[in-house]
Formats: sequence, C-alpha cells, structure tokens
Amino acid sequence: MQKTAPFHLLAALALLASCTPLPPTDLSQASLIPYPVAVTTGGERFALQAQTNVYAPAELAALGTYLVETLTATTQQPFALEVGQPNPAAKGIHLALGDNLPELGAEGYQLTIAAKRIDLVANQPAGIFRGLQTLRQLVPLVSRDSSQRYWDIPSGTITDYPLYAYRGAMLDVSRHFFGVADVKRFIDLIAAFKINFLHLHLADDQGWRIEIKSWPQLTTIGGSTAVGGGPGGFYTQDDYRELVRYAQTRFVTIVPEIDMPGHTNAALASYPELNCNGVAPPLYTGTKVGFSTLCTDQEITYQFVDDVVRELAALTPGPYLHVGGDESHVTDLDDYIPFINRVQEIVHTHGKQMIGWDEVSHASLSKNSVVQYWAKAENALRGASQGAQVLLSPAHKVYLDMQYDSTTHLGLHWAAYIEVDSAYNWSPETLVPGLNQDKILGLESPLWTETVTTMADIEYLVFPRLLGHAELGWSPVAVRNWAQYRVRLAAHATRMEALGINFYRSKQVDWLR
Ligand code: TNX
Repeated sequence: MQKTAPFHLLAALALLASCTPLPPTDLSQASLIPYPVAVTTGGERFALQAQTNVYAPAELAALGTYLVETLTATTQQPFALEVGQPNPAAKGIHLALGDNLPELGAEGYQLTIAAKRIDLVANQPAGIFRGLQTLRQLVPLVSRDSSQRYWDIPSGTITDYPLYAYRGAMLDVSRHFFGVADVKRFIDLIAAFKINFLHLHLADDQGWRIEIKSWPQLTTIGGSTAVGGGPGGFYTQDDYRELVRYAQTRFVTIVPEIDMPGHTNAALASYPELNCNGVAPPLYTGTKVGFSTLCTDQEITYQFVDDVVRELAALTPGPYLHVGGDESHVTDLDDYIPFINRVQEIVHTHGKQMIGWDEVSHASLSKNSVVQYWAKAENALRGASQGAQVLLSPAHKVYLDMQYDSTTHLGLHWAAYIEVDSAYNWSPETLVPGLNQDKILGLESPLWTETVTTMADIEYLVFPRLLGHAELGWSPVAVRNWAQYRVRLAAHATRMEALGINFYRSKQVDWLR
C-alpha cells in the first residue's frame, strides 16, 4: 500500500501555505512591457484583496471606475471606488494629479507601491491611464477556479514616461472592413501597451469606409465591396464619432486617412466626374496597387478634397489628417507635387496638420507636416530637411501584414518575413542614417488587410509583434534588450490568453505554459 502523509499534517501544511507570506518578488524583475524608465525595489509587498478600495478625485472618477473594472476582470473579485478628497491615511490604491514632477510630461506617471498603499500620480489623466496599464500588468493572474483571495504586488517605485510622443498602430479597414465592435476591441488591446494613436486607413481602391454627407455615393457605391468581392461596409458619421469617443476613454487619438491621389478607385467608381475621361471605372476587388489616380488638373477634384477634408476634420478632435500620397504610379510627378501642395493647404484651412506616406516629401512640406517613412530613406530625409517630422514605419520591421516566416499562413512577404525577434531587435534611432533624433515623431505599425478578414486574423498578426514596437516607442534605449525582452514577453502568454487574444506562439519565445 502506498504511504500517504497523515491528514493532520497535510492540513497543517495547507494552513501554513495560506498564512505564510511568500518572499516578496522584486519589482524590477516584473514582466512589464514596455519596460519603464526607472524601477526601484522596495522589498515588501502590497496585498491586493477584494476589500482594497480605490480612491480618486472627481476629475479622475472615470479612470477610477476603469481601474475597478479591470481589477475585477483580473481577479473575479469586487472592488470599491471612493471619489472625493484625497484620504492620506486610507489603505488602498490612490489616484492623484500633481504637478511637482515636470519630467513626467503629459503621459508619464509615478507608481509607488508600499505595504499599505499604492499611489499613482501623474500631471494629466493620460499619465494616470498609462500608469494603470503598468499596474494591470503587476496584478498576478489566477486561474478561474482558484480560491485565491489576495494578489501580491511587489513594492517599490516606478517612474515612467515615453521616449516618443507618437506610438501608433494602423488598421486598414478598406481592403476588408471591420465594424465598430472590432475597432473598439482593437483600441482596448493596443492601449494596454501604451499605444496612443490609431491610424484608420479609411479609403483605398477596394473600399470607401466613412460616410461623407456631401458625396453620399462614396459609401453607397464605393463602400459596397472589399478585396475578394465581399459585401464591404462603412462607418456612418455617428459610428465614427462613437469610435473617436471610445478611443478618447483609452487616451488614444484617431488619425483618419483618405489616401490620394492614388489608391482612389472606390471614389472614382462612385463619381464619374472625378475621372479625367468622365467615365467611372468598375469597382475593384483585387489586390494590385498603383493603378488609380484622381484627376489632378480638374477643379472638381479640389472641391471633392475640400468637402471630404472639411467633414473629416469636423469629426476629428486630434491634430492630424492623413492624406496618403503613396504609390501614385499613374500620376506624373509634375502633377503629383502641385496636388499634394494644394491638399496640404486644404488640410491647414480646416485646422489640421497633414501626414502623408514618405512620397509626399517630393512636395513643399510645411514644418508641421509629418512624413511617414515606410519605403525610402531618401524620402524621409528630404522631408526632415524641409523641417517636417518623421514617423517611422519601416515595412521590413513594423508592417504587421508581413508573414512571421514562410510557414505562417496569413499575410504577405514582399518586404520581409518578420519574426518576433526581428520586429523588436532594431533601433529607431539609427534606422535612417543622417536623420536627427529630434526629427523622429515616433513609430507606427500598420496592418494592411488584403489577407486579413476576421478579428482573430488581426490578433494573430498584431500579437505579439506590436508589444515589441510598443517598447521601442516608449522605453529608453538603455532598457531595451532582446534577451531580457523575450523573457518578459513569455510571461504575457497567460495575460494575452486571459484577454482572449489569438496570438502567434513564436518558437523564439519560451512561453510560460
Ligand atoms: C504597400 S505601404 C502599400 C499598401 C499595401 C501594402 C501591403 C503603403 C504606403 N502602401 O497599399 O496594402 O503595401 O503590404
């Protein structure tokens, strides 16, 4: 017969295990992505439990509610929010705005974890939101059937702020359309890694996805299909306002893009008068690029652009409108340059700054315009030499529609195969030789959707590569290191699973479980 320990010994051991505090873990060893600017270790721990209150002043009440909701989702326990004056003596999690740490800027925060309380301080609500993403990553995950009732958070102090002001993701909703619910989920998932801009590619050859009241056929005709001939779709202006509002609650700014003068077949198919020959081409459901152009020497074209930009600007609280400008292979450079110059003026008339893909640097850029580098370093440099800022989207490193390797089924590979190490292991600072650091606005990771049709497809291509890009955009050079990053990333498998993310389990990472 097998020997078993007497029952009372097992019971005593179980009791011991539930009462004896485990040695505190080291805050600096936490699997945070992006890794913070500075972490000091305290040697104690804060025991989060259902009775832990969250305290927030009135102006942070919504963020207090958000924290309570995310804690409840992680722990399956209820938490209480108290809104009002700061209560210095109370045990719990305290959110506060302060102004005595100017180095934190608009998005930085300081998170101080002690045995009895956690203090999250920032200059602005955006900083509180970023700090809450760090705090979320510090709460250990438990399995749903666990009887666990407290969650140890190692003590110490995190002081953190972003390296770059713009840390973006782009979703192409033109090649395939994704509805409001999908985009909201996308916003939640990217915001968890401190991404602060969502660029929506709203119009291309295969589909026009935003209602323009003065040109209604753009959506009734131009929005009616997609790559492969599916039904397409579009956002009404109310849908779009709802996306903008939701993004604001996650401190994400939406950048709308209408690509022009190329990538315009959907518009050209909707209105014959936009074509030089006055004839509307058929709708297009293939995946070729570079065959369409607006008629750059007709006045109606500029009336169209002005109407579209005006309506879009009115829907856009953020500073930027993206006008595309890429791959206009059938527009002569002699026509392209004055077109972009004029479009830039129209964007200014409606109170916005222009962003364009790197080809726009052939035109005369104003200093507040942004060149999005995707293909040609010389274009990025030409933009910078005109005083414009540069947004880095090198296709061979950050294009989320590139396959991981030749065996992964979704995506393309014209720029590269991008495994998880390749996506992380490069330096934005030295990518374009001769580009001054102070000209780099930030990074953006585009997901083109020729091969992408479902939210699960989106997640597979975005995760986990976007986490690496998020760290390159946020964390200082000194804390970035692939060997350490891949260990931290491994710990995110359970977190991504808990969020229901269909992520790519790269063999380069020893995923925890
Ligand atoms: C190039 S990147 C494009 C897109 C395609 C993408 C596919 C850029 C500015 N233009 O039109 O969707 O490649 O990877």
